[in-house]
Amino acid sequence: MPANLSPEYKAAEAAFRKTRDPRERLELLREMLRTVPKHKGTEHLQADIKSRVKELAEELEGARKGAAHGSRPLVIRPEGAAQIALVGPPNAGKSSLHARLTGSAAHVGPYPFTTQHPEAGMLPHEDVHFQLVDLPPIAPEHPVPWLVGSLQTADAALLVVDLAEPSCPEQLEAVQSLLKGRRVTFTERWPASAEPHAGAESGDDDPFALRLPTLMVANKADEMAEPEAELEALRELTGARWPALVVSATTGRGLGEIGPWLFRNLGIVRVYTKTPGHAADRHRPFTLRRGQTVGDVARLVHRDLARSLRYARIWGQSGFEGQQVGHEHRLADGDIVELHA
Ligand SMILES: Nc1nc2c(ncn2[C@@H]2O[C@H](COP(=O)(O)OP(=O)(O)OP(=O)(O)O)[C@@H](O)[C@H]2O)c(=O)[nH]1
Ligand SMILES: [Mg+2]
Repeated sequence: MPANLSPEYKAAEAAFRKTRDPRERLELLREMLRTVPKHKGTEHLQADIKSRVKELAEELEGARKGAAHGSRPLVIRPEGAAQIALVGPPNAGKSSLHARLTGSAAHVGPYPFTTQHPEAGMLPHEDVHFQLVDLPPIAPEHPVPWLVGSLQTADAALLVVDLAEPSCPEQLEAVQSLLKGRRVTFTERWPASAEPHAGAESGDDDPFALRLPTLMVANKADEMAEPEAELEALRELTGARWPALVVSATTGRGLGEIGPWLFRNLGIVRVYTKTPGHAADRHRPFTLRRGQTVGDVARLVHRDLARSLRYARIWGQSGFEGQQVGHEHRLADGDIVELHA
């Protein structure tokens, strides 16, 4: 990390690391470029930021200009409680899982390299949704230049592997090494098992290093007598340390576990807001992460509300019934919050 970075630059970089929204990220990248001190020691960083600006701007436009991609954007704007990328080697069943879990019409083919575009769909869990993004495969013989760009908005990854595929260990190795070259790592650390606010995060020094919390999804369990044993063998062979679920997109086995698993391990906290004198809106929770506060809810309701908020009353696990709390009060799943501006 170059020395002598200005406070303005540092603030822009910190904000960039925090947000997963592609448009905000682009704005913040431009801000970083504007505020980065222009001298020899930051030449690398300047070049890096410039190429990120160019990449992201192009991806957001999609192919308004590139005929190759039709008119689809290559970066999917996050929606729902979290954005989860479906990644992995070719033909492992990413699109089949996407179709089953979200009801999408993701294109499935009995051959590798079927998926060409990102495809978004929503996986419901109780009263929230996770946005699953189906992606093209990651493989050395068929590089997809924009794929790493579209991972930048994800909160986590489902790493789909085909347990029945003999070359699975090599494929897994190739996926990791390709991504490593682009500064993306799959980590077994999930927010709920780490300090508050952990999650998809940038590395300590490198603002463009991305560590995605990863759940391995061992698919095609229906093709094996003992899929758990196969999974263990794969783990031993590759040293894979991600948590894993054994599933089958064909029979549906294990698919019901994915939503609850994500909910628990992302540390999702649902909050229901109410206005004084009225019942809480029990239909549409605001979703936060463990460790987030009353101030964060106010910001979600309205940007200005965070500033004008005087206090809140809460009902639920994080305090006693009707307790009056301030901005910094941390909320618990299921809390009802009445905001007083
Ligand atoms: N037996 C079995 N076959 C499956 C399962 N899931 C997917 N398949 C088959 O595997 C093949 C590939 O499925 P896709 O969903 O297209 O795989 P993909 O990972 O999206 O493939 P790419 O987009 O090329 O990376 C298809 O023939 C599917 O029918 C499963 O759980 N069991
Ligand atoms: Mg596919």
